Amino acid sequence: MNPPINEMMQSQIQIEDDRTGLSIETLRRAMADNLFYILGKYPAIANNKDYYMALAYTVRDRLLHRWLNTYEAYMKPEVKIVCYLSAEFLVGPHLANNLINLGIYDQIRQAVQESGLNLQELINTEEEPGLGNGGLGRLAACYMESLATLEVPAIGYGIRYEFGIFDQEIREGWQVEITDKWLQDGNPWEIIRPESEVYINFGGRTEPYQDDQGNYRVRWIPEYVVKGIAYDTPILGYKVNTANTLRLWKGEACESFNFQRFNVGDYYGAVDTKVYSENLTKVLYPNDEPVQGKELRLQQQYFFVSCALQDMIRIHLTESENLDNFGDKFAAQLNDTHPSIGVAELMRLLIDVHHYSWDQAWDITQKTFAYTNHTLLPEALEKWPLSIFGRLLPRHLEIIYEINRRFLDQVRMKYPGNNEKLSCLSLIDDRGEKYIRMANLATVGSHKVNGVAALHSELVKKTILRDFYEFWPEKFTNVTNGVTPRRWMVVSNPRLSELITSRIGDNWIKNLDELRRLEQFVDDGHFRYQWREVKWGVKQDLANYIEDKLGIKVSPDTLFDVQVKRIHEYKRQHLNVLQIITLYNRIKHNPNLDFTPRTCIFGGKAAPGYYMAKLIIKLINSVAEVVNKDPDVRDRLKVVFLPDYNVTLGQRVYPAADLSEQISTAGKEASGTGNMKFSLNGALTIGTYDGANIEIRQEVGEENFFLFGLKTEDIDQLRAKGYNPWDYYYNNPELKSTLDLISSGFFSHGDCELFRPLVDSLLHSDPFFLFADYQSYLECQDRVSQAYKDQEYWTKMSILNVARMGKFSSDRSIKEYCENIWYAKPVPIEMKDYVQADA
Ligand code: CJB
Repeated sequence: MNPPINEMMQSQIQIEDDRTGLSIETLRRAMADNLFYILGKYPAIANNKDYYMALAYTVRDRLLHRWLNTYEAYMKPEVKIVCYLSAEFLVGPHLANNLINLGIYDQIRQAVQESGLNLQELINTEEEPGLGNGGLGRLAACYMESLATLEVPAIGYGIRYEFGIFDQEIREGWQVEITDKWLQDGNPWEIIRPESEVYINFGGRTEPYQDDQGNYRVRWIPEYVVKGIAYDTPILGYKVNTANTLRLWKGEACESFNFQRFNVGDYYGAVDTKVYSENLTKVLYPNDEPVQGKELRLQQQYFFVSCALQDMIRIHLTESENLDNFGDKFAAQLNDTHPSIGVAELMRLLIDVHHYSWDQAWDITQKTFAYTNHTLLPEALEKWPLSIFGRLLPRHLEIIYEINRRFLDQVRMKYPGNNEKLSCLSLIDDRGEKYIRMANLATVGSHKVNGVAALHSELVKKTILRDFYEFWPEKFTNVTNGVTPRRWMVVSNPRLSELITSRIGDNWIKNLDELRRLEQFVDDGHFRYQWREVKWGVKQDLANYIEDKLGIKVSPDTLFDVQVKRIHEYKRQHLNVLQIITLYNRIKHNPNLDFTPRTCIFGGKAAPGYYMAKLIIKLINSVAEVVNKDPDVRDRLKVVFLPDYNVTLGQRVYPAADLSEQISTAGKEASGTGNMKFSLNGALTIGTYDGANIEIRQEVGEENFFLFGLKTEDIDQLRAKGYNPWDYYYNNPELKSTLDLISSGFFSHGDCELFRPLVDSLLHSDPFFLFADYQSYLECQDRVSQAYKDQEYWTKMSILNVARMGKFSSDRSIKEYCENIWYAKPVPIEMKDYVQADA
């Protein structure tokens, strides 16, 4: 960020009325102007994409005053800024959200309509920035929105990937990955800030030296340097003046052209560094729960974290003389361990560059950072081979050794002679090949560590960070995740939102606990009727979309049973499939069975290298192919796999669901946030005792939640006594015939081999306990089917779900972070008119 806008300049900034005015006529004219002057098009040759761009610029103009005022306010030294450090921000499309948050949706709709266009069509042409994989990236986006709505100063720091998460196509039932060229048509929401460039070192060696005062110091002589360029996107709060910044970094070469090499005829070599440097931020790693060890990934992490910290230091030094109060100016949140190299980097910047002593630097570092853990899956716990790490970041390796040395001295003091403790707590894993343990680094370098749901935070303390919890119990806390009701209700489900507002006013949008007031209407038959009408309408919209995209006809009169999320064995999409095949078998055995018609909808991407997840997608599509065309089924059961599930599609799907599938193996899903989006849109949950499901059930009431399956401790016991999936297979005839049908090649045109790896994995080990939960799941689904038959009763449960979901607003989560972790306060933004200021 820059110093406050120069007073001299302020008087010269001319802002035409066309850039701020909100009358329909002005908005129309502004759009036409932007089409002509920015896009170089006139109406006869413009398409919807052009109009979308023209409209986006029109809206951007109308938020710039807020953005610049916010920017300026944050420069004041007494203002504390939350810096959310995240390798992923899955923000979703901006246009509709910005219209809602600016409070200009209706004016724009009318202006667009009077220009002979349709607002929804323009909104639908927006290419979403897929700069995240799933829950973790989307959480970062919800948190940015809530921070702005609560007027808390914040900057989101991350990577401007040129290619985000791949687009998914389904060909012959298999996932095919297509490059996501999201920037191809330009991005009207970002502003490049070339003046904020920073330089990032990699490789090389370190060297001790004595400075002029005779102090011992270390300098890093890098092998190469990459330039970081900032791209800013405004994140608006809902109906407030605050517009925070999402600052994403792109890697560039310091010199993009090497004349020396060019002059000796090495034409390709002349651009080598440019190509190399730009590769750094080329593509997002498409793993939801990441796999180890890719050097480029470590380069990406260090790159954006160093860019962020250097940027924060620059901001601080514009108004302060030194960095003594850095930890009062900034709270830096580590979104999982991906940015945890920040602990060593801040130490390096403070000691090597700004010449703080170790102790001072360490105090500032611990005060600044806090760490959120998002997973217990052992394969997702980041660790870097010392060999890669030391080659890329030699100075950081030295610093980490020193952090470790001092920390282990403290440990020795507390547990004399206990080598086991030392080995567990050490930042270095030296049993075999040596690794740096990033979760340990993040924990030691932070003043707070939190999990993302009550159960998860307890498990963090009991399992992966048990010894740290014993050492520093006061460091550990919980902040249950939340989602923003602006995007996940107002933007995505306008019909439900209007119905709610018609009864309780619109304060719920900012204070989600007010939804409680809906409880008084559950016994109002007319209200329930309206509620059903709304749901039916959005289901019809989704049905049209499905027919349009996939040619499958589904009826909104059936129960829409939905599971959308990344495809992962622990999330157990295949348990859902086993259930569907069982229902199919029942129909085949008894064609006149009394059956609650269901449409089973799936969506989600598999990591490209995750074979089993890709096979699950193939299985879903194969089952769909058979079931959907079997005349015996008589349209009572349909299976749909929606390709390319992303935020945009989520906005269509959550509002249309009757039933939300949250069926992970207990103890595996840290929180889940899709579960919250469904329930807020009136779906009932069928779920295990896992993640935030537990808290959702507690809030909405046991009687309004379909719980099934083993709890974490049951699973531990089962594992301890020896889990044998064959027992379940032989003792449960429905399960056996379901598995046998898959194995027989029934869903694979006679190919008995296709699904063998999946079936074998279940029969031989079943690491996620599908068989153990199968019976309980089926019985629970039977209860769902029964309940759905009584539409009045179902509607009551649906209303109560929405009414009692207030806790799961990301506003509540952010307030907890502010109070217990960041010690940050709202700073309302006063609007100053840069045009009139000196006039
Ligand atoms: N999560 O999306 C990811 N990626 C990871 O690498 C680790 C965890 C998810 O984070 C969400 C936000 O906290 C959680 O709701 C979800 O359970 C977890 O899997």
